[in-house]
Amino acid sequence: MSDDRVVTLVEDLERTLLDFIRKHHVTHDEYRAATDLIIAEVQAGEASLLFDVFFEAAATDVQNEGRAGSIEAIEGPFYVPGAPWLEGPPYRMPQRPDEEGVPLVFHGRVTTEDGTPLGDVEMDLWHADADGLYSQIHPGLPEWNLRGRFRSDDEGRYEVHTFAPPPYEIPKDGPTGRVLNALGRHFFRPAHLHVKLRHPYFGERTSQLYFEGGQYLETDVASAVRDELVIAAELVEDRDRIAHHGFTDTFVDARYDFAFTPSDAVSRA
Ligand code: MBD
Ligand code: FE
Repeated sequence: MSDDRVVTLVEDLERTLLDFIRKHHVTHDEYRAATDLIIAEVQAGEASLLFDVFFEAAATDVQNEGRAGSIEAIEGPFYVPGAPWLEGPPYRMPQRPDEEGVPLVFHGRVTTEDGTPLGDVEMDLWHADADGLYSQIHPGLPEWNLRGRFRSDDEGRYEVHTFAPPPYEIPKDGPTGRVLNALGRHFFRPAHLHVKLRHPYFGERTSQLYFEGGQYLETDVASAVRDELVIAAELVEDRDRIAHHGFTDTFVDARYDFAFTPSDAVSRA
C-alpha cells in the first residue's frame, strides 16, 4: 500500500467517524465503551472475529471485482499457517482416532480459467469438527486437528478425506457475541470448508465452500455466502462407492473445481 493510499483511506475514515460522532451525539461514555470493546476483543483471544463478521465479506467482494475464474472468499479469523503436509494420496485430514462426524470426500480439479490442468498446487484446508470447534482456537483439540496441506496431481485433481462440518456458532460469551446479542442477531455461519490455494506463478487464493441445502445459507452472520461458493453435497449410500473410498458407511461427496487466473501482481509484472 502506497503512502498516498494510506493518507487517503485514513483521512476519509477519520472524517467518517468524526461525522458519525457528531451526527449521533456520541457521549464520552459511549466513545469509551467502543474503545473498550476493541481492547476486550483482543484480550479475549477473538483475534479479528469482530471485524471479520461485520466487514471482511465486503472487502472480499471488492477483491473479486472483475475477476475471471473462481472468486475468493473471506478468510475468517481462524486460519493458522504451517499446517502439516499430509501423506498420500489418498489424503486424510489430521484427526483423532475416534473423530466424530459423517465422512466427507472433498475433491475436484484445479485448472487455469481455460481448463489447463494445474498440478502441484498447494492446498491448505481447515475447518471445524463435528462439534463446531477449530483446533488451536477452541481448547481441548490436538494442535493440527482438521488442518492440513496437500497438492493437486498432474491432472490438477485433488481429493481429501475429512468429516462434514456442522454450522458454526460464533462464541456467545465474548465481545463479538455481546455485540450480536445487543443487535438481536443469531450467531451462526452455515457449515463451511476453508481452503487456501498456492501456486508459484498464479499466487495465493483464499476460498470457502458451503453446502447446498444447508442451514443459515441465507442468514450467515458474516454475510459471506456467494452462490458460486455453494456446492452440492451428495450423501452416498452406494456400497461400491463406499468400499472404493475405504469407508464402511455412508459418506458425503462434495466437489468443487477451482479455476485460477493470474493474480494482479503477476499480470502487472
Ligand atoms: C469462522 O469460522 C469464520 O469463518 C468466520 C468468518 C467468523 C467466525 C468463525
Ligand atoms: Fe470458519
